[in-house]
Amino acid sequence: MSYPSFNAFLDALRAADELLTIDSPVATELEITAIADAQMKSPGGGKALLFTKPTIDGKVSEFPVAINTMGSRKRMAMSLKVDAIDEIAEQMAFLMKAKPPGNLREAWDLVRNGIDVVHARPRTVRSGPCKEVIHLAGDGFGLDQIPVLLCWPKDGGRFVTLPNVHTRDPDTGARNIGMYRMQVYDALSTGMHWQVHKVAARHGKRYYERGEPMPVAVCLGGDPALTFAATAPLPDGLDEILLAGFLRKKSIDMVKCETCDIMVPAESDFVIEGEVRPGEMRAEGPFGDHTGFYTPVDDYPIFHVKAITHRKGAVYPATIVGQPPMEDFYMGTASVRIFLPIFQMNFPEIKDMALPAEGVFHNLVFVSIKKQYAYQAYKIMHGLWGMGQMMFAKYIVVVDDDCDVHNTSEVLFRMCANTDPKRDSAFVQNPSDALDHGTSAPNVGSHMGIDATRKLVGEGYDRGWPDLVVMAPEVEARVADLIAKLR
Ligand SMILES: Cc1cc2nc3c(=O)[nH]c(=O)nc-3n(C[C@H](O)[C@H](O)[C@H](O)COP(=O)(O)O)c2cc1C
Ligand SMILES: [Mn+2]
Repeated sequence: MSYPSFNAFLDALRAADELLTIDSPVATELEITAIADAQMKSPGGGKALLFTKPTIDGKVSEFPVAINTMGSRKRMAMSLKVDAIDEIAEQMAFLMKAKPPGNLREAWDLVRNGIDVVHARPRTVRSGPCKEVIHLAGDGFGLDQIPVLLCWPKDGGRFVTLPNVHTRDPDTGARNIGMYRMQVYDALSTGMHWQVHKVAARHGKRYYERGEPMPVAVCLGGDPALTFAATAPLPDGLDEILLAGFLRKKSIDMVKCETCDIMVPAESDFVIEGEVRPGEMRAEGPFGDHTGFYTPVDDYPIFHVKAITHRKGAVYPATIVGQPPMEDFYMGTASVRIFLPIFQMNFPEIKDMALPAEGVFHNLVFVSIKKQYAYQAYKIMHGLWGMGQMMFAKYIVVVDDDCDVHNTSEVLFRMCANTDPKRDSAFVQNPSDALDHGTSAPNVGSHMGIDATRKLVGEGYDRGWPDLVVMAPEVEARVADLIAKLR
């Protein structure tokens, strides 16, 4: 169920005709973005791309660049070695049913214990492929030799876009892996864009309070399950390595860094080791972001590189963000699908949930429910606004369970038809995504919930709710053959 290397994943994509290889030189400055964006905007997410001769300031790089490797339903499923992400969601639901948890904390504990079920606890190893080449800071090798993309014309520099950033809670030793972009300042330093609500930012704050430098290791490549796990919205304290082990059903070999005692996946393509120093900040950005707009310059911590180790034949994995749809839509959709059974543990009335591409993750959430009592749609909105990164949801639209939330036009039809805007909306104050430029102040804003369900007694509507226009099933069955023939 696992890939021994990122290259093995690329081989699988190639065999499935999901990978296009570009052997002519292409510039890491803007050109790779332009080509990748065209794939990401084509129906279903286009193909993954492997650039074998990316150029850095005109010089061909030693390392190829792979991009859009998860950017379709099929490739996202392939990255986790399943035919469809639904299979993993079913395993998750099975875990939840095997020993139904009483609350959300217990639900996450079950996922943690599920790791034991599949014998996927990480293993410590003494060395591994990521140590095939070892460069210590000062030996002449640096980030300037890795084909990091300059993504968009007005970006403040080159950005590492698919980094798995490993940090530790200095108090408990708990590991966290998050995906936080890194602006390359020079060969041996970058920005570290962990936003204020993210786990590594909390770890950093504790190091600063203790006045200690914070060891950080950034891994690139390896089994794509690791990259997916770094983006997954796990609660603080739940180890992404355990999630990745659960997903790939195989222990992950972990090896110690050269310059600190952080443990990293031995099969990574690159490991960039270093530290963040208390209180040290630097201007980061602008960056053409998920929102489709440039996020403005803001101060973020600086990451000082102490060593870079890599595989022989390492491939540099990248993505781009920008106007939707982009590759990350498929990653986000997989997350929602996989964690839906956990949402349903807390809210059994939830049937399905979708974060449409236009909403770029949190801006727009569609949720369908089996409604039984008045104001239940509001309970769901408030519940979601209180759950992890769902706190950022700017608009939540709740529909009945007979509406397909993955069909945006169906949801808009319900929303327009079923609401009296004033009666059926709720506004709340909540934390907002750090990237949201629409709010008047950073990190906070108003959020709107729309109840597009049919109204029940007690919801201020007594005109008698009309029936939806649908054909009688027996008639549909009678003419089904003819309908198919006419298609
Ligand atoms: C391609 C991509 C880029 C991302 N860039 C950032 C970023 O720069 N900063 C950030 O805080 N979150 C970023 N995220 C979102 C986080 O990875 C995500 O919220 C993750 O769950 C955070 O993990 P944590 O809860 O362990 O902090 C990005 C996600 C993706 C898919
Ligand atoms: Mn986390």
